[in-house]
Parts: sequence; structure tokens; C-alpha cells
Amino acid sequence: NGQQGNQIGVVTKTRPKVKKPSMWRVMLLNDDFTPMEFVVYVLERFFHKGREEATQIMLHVHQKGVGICGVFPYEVAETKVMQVIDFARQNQHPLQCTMEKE
Ligand code: TYC
Repeated sequence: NGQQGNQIGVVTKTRPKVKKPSMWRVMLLNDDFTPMEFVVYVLERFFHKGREEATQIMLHVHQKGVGICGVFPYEVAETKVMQVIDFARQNQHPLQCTMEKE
């Protein structure tokens, strides 16, 4: 600037605000009927846990009533919740899965 009005050129630059996606905890809920082995399998299949960690998480849920399977962006979390509930229903287990904002 400064060609026309001899103004002082002030260089500004806006930087696009990039928002981090908020993350969501996916939780399993305890019940009295779903077999422990089924819950361990769910954690292996849908949350990519090894047998050892899957067993720890399952026992935590069994004892405390609720436990975290993983933390994901909204749409991933939503898909996991649906997949777990569908898979449990297909196998006639009442296992419940929910999500909450981190
Ligand atoms: N409480 C169940 C039982 O004794 C096991 C279980 C664990 C069920 C975790 C659900 O999310 C769950 N068979």
C-alpha cells in the first residue's frame, strides 16, 4: 500500500480458526445377564483391546457399574455405540453402551 494515498500499509493476516473436534467417552454399563466373555469379546472386536486390557475393563464395569472403552470424535463414538448395542441385541444380551462428552 501507499501507491495511491500514500497511506501506511498495515499488513494483517487472519488465520483460520481450526477447531479440535470435541471428544466423547464411550462407556459400557453393567447388567446381571450379559456373559463376561461376551463383554470381553466386544471390547476386543469393537475397541481393539487385547485380551488382558479387555478383561480388566470388563471387570471394572462388572464391579463399578460403568467403565470407559475409549474416547473418540462424535461420529466414531456414535457408530461404536450403535455397533455394540446391535451386536448385543443380535445375541440376545441386554448389554448397554452410551457416550458422554469428555
Ligand atoms: N455382570 C455381568 C455378569 O456377572 C458381566 C458384565 C460385565 C455385564 C460388564 C456387562 O458391561 C458389562 N455376567
